[in-house]
Amino acid sequence: MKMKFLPLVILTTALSLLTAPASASLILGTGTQALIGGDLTDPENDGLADSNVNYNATFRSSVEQGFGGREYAFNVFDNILSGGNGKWCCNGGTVWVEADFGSDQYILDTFTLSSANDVASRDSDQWSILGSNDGVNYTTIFSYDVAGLSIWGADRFEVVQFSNSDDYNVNTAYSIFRYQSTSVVSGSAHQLGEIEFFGTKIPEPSTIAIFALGMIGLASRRLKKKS
Ligand SMILES: [Ca+2]
Ligand SMILES: [Ca+2]
Ligand SMILES: [Ca+2]
Repeated sequence: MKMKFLPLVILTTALSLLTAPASASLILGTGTQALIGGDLTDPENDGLADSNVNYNATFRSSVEQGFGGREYAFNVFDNILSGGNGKWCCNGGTVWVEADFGSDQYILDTFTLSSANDVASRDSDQWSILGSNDGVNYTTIFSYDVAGLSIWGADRFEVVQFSNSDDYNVNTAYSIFRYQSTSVVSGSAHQLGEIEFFGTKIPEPSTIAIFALGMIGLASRRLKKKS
């Protein structure tokens, strides 16, 4: 390559990087084994498949609350990709499900969304991940809106990962994370297999530990002075 062309090549490369699609979502694979596992709602991965036991969050949904008995909403947190009680189906329209971590606040580093087993027309084509600290005011962290096209291919039980700074940018910590769908590819039935949330707790535990050690040190010095 002649040197005089080099700046042009660098400029072209820089421009193509700037105009590259913003989304860098990643297909992790298909099926339960493709889930990352141990997400914030169940770090130990020991939540019961069909009842609200051993989970680390309070769950709420607009419809179909529950982990078992039917294709209820909380099945998106049961660590399983399967038909029946492993998925949420089929109320359409605007539907949401959320995980509330109480006094624990996290910056959402990564999340995964997985398709369920029914026809792909039931996949959402317009959805958002929202964050909140009071259950009243919600901020959009990530939103997807492509009419007639979901994030998943024809493969069912497909796990897709979205990451902070690649697919979205968030610096605010939230205690509640909500998935909300407002449209599906076609028809009126909505389905979803699984959601995983991963985040950094704020303030980080190490910061609290250092602060606590500092306070103990200060207290012991004061005690020594008194004696
Ligand atoms: Ca657990
Ligand atoms: Ca279940
Ligand atoms: Ca599930």
